[in-house]
Amino acid sequence: MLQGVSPPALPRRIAHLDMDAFYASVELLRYPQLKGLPVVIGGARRRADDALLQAHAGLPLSEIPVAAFPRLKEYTGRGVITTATYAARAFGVGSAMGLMKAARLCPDAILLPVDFDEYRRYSRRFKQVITEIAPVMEDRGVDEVYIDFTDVPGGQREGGRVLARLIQKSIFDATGLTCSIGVAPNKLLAKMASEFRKPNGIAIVQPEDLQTLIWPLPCRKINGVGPKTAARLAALGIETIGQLAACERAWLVEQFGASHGAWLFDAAWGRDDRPVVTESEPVSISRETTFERDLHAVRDREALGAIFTRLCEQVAEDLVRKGYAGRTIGVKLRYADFRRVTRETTLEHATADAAHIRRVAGLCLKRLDLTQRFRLLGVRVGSLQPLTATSAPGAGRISETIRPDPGVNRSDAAPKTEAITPSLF
Ligand code: DCP
Ligand code: MG
Repeated sequence: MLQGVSPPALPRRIAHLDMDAFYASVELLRYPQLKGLPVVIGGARRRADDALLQAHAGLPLSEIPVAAFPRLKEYTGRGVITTATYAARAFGVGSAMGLMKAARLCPDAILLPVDFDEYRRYSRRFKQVITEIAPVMEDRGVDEVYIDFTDVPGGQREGGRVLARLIQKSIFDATGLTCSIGVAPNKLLAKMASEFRKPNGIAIVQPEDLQTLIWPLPCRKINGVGPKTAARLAALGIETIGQLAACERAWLVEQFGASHGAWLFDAAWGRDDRPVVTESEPVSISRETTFERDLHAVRDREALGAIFTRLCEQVAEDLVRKGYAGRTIGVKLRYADFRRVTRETTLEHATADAAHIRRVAGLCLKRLDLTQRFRLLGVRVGSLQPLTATSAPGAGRISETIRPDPGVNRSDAAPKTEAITPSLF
């Protein structure tokens, strides 16, 4: 080999990994006696679940008899399914379906409440397993990631299957959970491929597979083609990705505009050169909590005030620990019917001060409809920048000594009394 000439770059191999029936699978780790049965996860924590745990107090969770679990048909109320085990999906039950409708389809399915904290713990754990094997990983949410296989040992063997198998096994050994992986020349194709062999499967897509594996799929399978675009395409007689690929690029640009039209054309031809972006600077820092029962702004004023204060303190602690201050302060509510609303405000100067965050977040909350009960409250600080002396006054607990923030425009500065007994919102 010539001196100074680097070896030819390996072909890109990008994996998309998605956990199987994620929330439900985590619940089955607690209750292995439910394996193979139709189980759905959703709704708020209910009396039935508490009664179940109380009636079997002292018994390991794995020994609670199957017959004792609450059934879907006993559920009355609103609420939607977050996910369902594959056994339940056989009845046509799935994510985002109302619980009452699901109860008609599969009345005997077991219904368990959501436990986001537990899912987040498992999410962190499986992602850690991955980065120990393949460090270039892009976090795409609680149960999915992209992984750059290109330069990782085993990442090219059998198109990536060897490394995919190792990752599947390592995740299973560490967590008891299964996942499905698609490996392809890019993210776009990998995302489609991870669905091909669900659950617990691996699918390999090579450039030459475009015509056979990708083109027969409906356009909706392209990540980024939502219901609206799919409907417009269908109205133009385009149902499959192959039909989309057969369109003239210029015609698509005419129909969908320069960037969207060109993107649709490239996607249909399996072209995508987006890199796998590893965890870099956080965009925002947030904390949220789901209540044991839905709370009301007036009737549960005291409890909510305390929760809200604590969330702001936690966000401030996170900011300081990670070395950031932020200019955008926002709140999120999820109402009892699962509708999600957010409000945010941008400050002139960044802050990491708990009391300041609390005050601004409180003003954001006032802009929301607080007459309805809600199930979740979240506080977020965005537009982050490195923490400096001016942006880091009293992060941490909101307590007796609250100084007005030196780095913040004065009109926002806190009157001292406000933070001592924080008024609700
Ligand atoms: N989720 C949710 N509401 C939805 C869809 C999903 O709360 N409408 C949650 C529950 C899922 C998790 O996100 O467990 C991951 O979503 P997926 O779409 O990956 O679904 P699953 O992992 O449950 O199933 P699959 O095996 O199809 O990936
Ligand atoms: Mg999943």
